[in-house]
Amino acid sequence: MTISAETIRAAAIAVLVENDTGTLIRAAPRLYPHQWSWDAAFISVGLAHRSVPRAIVEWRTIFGAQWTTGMLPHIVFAEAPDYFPGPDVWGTQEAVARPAGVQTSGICQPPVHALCVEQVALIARAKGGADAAQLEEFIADAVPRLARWHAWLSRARDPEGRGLIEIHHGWESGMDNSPRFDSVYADVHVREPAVLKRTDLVHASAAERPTDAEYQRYLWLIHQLRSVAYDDARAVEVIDFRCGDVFITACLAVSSEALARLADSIGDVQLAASERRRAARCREAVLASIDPATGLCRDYDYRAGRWLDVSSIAGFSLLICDGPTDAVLRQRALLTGPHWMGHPQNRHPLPGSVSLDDPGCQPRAYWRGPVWPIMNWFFAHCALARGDGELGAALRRAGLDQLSGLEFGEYYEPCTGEALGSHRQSWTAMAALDWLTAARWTGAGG
Ligand code: 9WN
Repeated sequence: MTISAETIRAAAIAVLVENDTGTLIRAAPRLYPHQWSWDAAFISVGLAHRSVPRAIVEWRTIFGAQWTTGMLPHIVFAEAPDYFPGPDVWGTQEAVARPAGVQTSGICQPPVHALCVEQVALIARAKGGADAAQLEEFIADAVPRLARWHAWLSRARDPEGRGLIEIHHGWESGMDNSPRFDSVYADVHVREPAVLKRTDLVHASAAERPTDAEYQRYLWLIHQLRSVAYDDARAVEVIDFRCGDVFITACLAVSSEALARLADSIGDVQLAASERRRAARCREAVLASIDPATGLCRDYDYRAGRWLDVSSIAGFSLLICDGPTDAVLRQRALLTGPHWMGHPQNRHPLPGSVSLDDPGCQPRAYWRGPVWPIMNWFFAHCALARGDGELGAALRRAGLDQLSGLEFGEYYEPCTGEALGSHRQSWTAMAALDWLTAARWTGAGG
């Protein structure tokens, strides 16, 4: 690293400060002027390093938008008209389960929330004093909310107990246009094309964003969900997209373990036990998804009734949630090997969203090839949690090198290291800030 850690750290803090509206952190200054659910969860970890009370405010905004069903919506809208699709397109005021006094989208995102609340708790408890006291009050409120969120995911998105958590929109995966979903989207037939107001293309290059054809399908799925007023039971009857998402299932496994530990910390042994059972079910489903031929995890198309044999970063979901040693080591060898982190053309030894060796890889196109810093952070965090300090440190080291240009890109071109998509992206800044601050990485206090 030619630039000092302190310079990166200060620049990362500046991004979070700049994107702060007071009650929520914009995911990015212009491209994403609202609060995104899994962004905000990750970002809260960075906020806690600076101010535990501010991290708690972020969580109050997340939880203040929780639907009565338990769902945490993927966007909480701020007062910012410049985003498409905005509240008028979502029309969630027609939903019985909507939250009061706040506008939200009508779908969810990966459940990394409990995992992040636990990190905030660890930071606050280490700080002690007023921070720790405020934290304990917050945890007592957060634990039942997280429990309702997890219960909703199992109830509404795995009603038949098949194991994989089902999504109804590619946006729910957090990896919107990943080739993971190409065949699922091929069965989404747009009956009434929408008028597209692509505000995203004002702030990012079209070559780095989804196409209009993809957006038409995104909008059509919103239309279908809106036609049943976002009712969970009716949604499965009308929606053209029903995919068992292995990455989300792995996220739920690690988050359920985290929630179990949080529940233990406040003496709720019953909840702790049921979250551990949820974690075990999710982990089993992730394991069962593995293609014996490739060793990678797979999504499942519930409408078509078939496994999706697409290689992407989500294939490494077992490295998120852990599992039997042989299967974990096989994925680890693949991830660090020449098709992924060890690819000879890589600017930094980091995994792309799709392998550079995949014929369909598009190194500038969003989730179809670029390297996502938040994925590096997440995989590094989970590696460390699994006891794989070597992989965690390798991802951290290369991840920090990647961010030393200080653009804090949303994603990066794998071969050139160019920052793509939005710059000054909040969760990218969080990754740098946590890597340079948290005791588990630095071995220091705080
Ligand atoms: C749609 C905010 C979000 C991330 C997603 C990422 C992208 C939105 C968009 O930005 O999605 O939700 O408009 O492209 O794919 O993971 O949460 O950073």
